[in-house]
Amino acid sequence: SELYKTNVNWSFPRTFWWGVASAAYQVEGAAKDEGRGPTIWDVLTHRVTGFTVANQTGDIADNQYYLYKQDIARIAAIGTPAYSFSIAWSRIFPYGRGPVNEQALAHYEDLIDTCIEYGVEPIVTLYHWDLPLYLQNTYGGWLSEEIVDDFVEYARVVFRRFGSKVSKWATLNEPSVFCNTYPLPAGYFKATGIPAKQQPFYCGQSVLLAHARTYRLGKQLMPNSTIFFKNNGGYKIPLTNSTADSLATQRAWDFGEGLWANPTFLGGDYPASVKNYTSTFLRPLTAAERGMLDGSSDIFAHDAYTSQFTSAPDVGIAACLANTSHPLFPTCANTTYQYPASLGGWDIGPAADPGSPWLHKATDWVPRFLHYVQDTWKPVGGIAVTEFGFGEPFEQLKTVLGDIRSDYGRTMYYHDYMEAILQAMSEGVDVVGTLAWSIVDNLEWAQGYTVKFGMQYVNLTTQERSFKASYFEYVRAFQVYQRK
Ligand code: PNW
Repeated sequence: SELYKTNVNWSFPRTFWWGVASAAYQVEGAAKDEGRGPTIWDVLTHRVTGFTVANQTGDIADNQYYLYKQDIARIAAIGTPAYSFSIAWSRIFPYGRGPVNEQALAHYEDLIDTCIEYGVEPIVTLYHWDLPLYLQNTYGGWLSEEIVDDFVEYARVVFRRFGSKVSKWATLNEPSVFCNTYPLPAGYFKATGIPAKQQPFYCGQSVLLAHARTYRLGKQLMPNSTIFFKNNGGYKIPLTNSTADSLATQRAWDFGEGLWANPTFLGGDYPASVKNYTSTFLRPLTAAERGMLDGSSDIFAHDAYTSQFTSAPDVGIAACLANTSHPLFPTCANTTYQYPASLGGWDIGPAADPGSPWLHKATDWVPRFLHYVQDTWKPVGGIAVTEFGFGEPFEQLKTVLGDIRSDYGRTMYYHDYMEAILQAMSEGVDVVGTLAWSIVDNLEWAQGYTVKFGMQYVNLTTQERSFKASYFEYVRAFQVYQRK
């Protein structure tokens, strides 16, 4: 892009996507309404005691299935130009395959039309973890390649129906989370014949093939659309300048981002370290599959919440790699947010809610991350930060005290993050948009409603919404820096 050459004024171009995000199971509620079929998350929340904090479920959540008109009106009123949400596969196909539920299509059509009426661009994710239960029970969900056909048929119905109204599409959200163990199995159940440490790679291969076929179909049906893979991660900083730490850091990139981004941006195949590890059990991608994968994401879409220091395991990389039951195997990379006391003992940045121990405010590292992505994967269409946010510490306490709008930590997070993006853009990184997580407090998966990421508070008894300070800051950052 020519963008950076003109970004000397530190401003967001008019084409910048700027919005807020959510996902179906976390906000919709209406879990049994209008023909929705059950998903793995209904089972995890209802049948696995203690899976979520206080066994909280998404049965009602923010009731957005019914309150979407007011939610869209509110974000339009405060000046948000885009809303990124996910469609529930189990509403469109209650069994994941088979009969289509017209009521659900009509529902999402009205949601999309409402966005357009209010001047809010709809950005749609096809899959945000809520797998139709039938597919889990029939063939093990993402562990089986059988899912690819079913996913593509689901995408076909959705693209055909909404392709003239929606032009930005994420296929799948964060497979490095839902193919792994956070929050203990987010994507599938572990009880299968496949060893636990191999499962993420079977899941990943199905995900990549489903993505690539969906991308090709989508571009055929909607040639002017922007379709992308959506993953998560952050900058990985070697803890020390030792060779062992830099090798561990490279492995963390390979198994974190590269596993997905190399196939989609760098020729269709996995990084060498990933291929090496999986060669004993995973079938290699065929030449046709690699061809279909290569170039299958129009932008590099990343949920870049935080960054980490990375180091070799205490036993050393070689010993870790030799021991398949080592807890860090096969990545064999440790991550931390603090330098050890012997190295000064400082934190990468303020910690978020202890319920999200993976998240610290590491906004200083955002420009480095964006440079790294651009230099490594060279995305032709630029980079979008498709989720970023902060679980405000003590927000529960603030709720008790009635101080619900004073989310100082999150406010500083958005302030510093937006300026970090401007800095990266002024240095030549082609950033095309930001989508803040989240539009409202919602079901934070295993944490239930105890960890809050919303820029709006939700009173879960009355369903009343209130803007928090952070939302005003996010609006301000954009309005101040939007190109005139
Ligand atoms: C994302 N990590 O999950 C999800 O897409 C959202 O549904 C979720 O509510 C939000 O972030 C906040 O948690 C992530 O370990 C989970 O780096 C874990 C990580 C990143 C994102």
